[in-house]
Amino acid sequence: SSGKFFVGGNWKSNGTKESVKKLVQDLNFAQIPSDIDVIVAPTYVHLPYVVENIKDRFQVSAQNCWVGKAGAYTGEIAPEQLKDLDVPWVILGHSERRSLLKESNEFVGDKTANALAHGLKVIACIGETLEQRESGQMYNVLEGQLSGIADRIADWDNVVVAYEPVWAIGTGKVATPDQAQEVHAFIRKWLADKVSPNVSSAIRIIYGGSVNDKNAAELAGKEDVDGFLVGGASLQAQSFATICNANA
Ligand code: G2H
Repeated sequence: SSGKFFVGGNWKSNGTKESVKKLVQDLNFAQIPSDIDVIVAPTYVHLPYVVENIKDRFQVSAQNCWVGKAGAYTGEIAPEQLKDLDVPWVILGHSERRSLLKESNEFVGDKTANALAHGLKVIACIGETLEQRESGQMYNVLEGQLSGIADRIADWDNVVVAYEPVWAIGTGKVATPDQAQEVHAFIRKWLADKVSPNVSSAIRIIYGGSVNDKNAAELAGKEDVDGFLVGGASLQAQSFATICNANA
């Protein structure tokens, strides 16, 4: 595996003032190993509270950002506004946005380039649907998603790639460790061939899709699994902490 183990908690569109306060309090008491990167991604409206109240041990991420500068883009949040709030990370290309909001590979690539240009670090998500997997389109789909990014950025130092098979997201149907390893190895090889051997060996490729406190350790044991992006199980501090300890 590559780099520091990386665990992200994607809170998605969950939370109230009360529940976020409780989760932050619980996380502040949780036992998290010191040698890994841990990121939490609350909704935009909860970002300022979390930045101000969570321990420095955690880094904070947005779940999306605008493709350009701040300005006349009603409803959007631009990278410089995240930087201004001391939010260092952003998740881009999550499958929920690709499918529900029709974000294309090109648009996700443009947003990645824009976020990096403004000094944000990016968790770039890719993944195939069940139909694409079963019809033999999986590698084509993943290549298209990777190319959308690779065609638009030169420097991958501040990028983490999250492989999230759509059929495993929020379904309780986690990829087997072998399935995850197979795709992670494919991504690493693609990066070696199309970007550079250095990027391929340094980049962290994390897995997302129904990761929980029970299945994390076995997945973490796979050679090319460098961490996780966790949805449902990140809303509970104890489960999230257990996942953070999965690489022990
Ligand atoms: C995949 C994942 C987090 P969950 O979307 O990004 O969510 O763990 O709930 O499947």
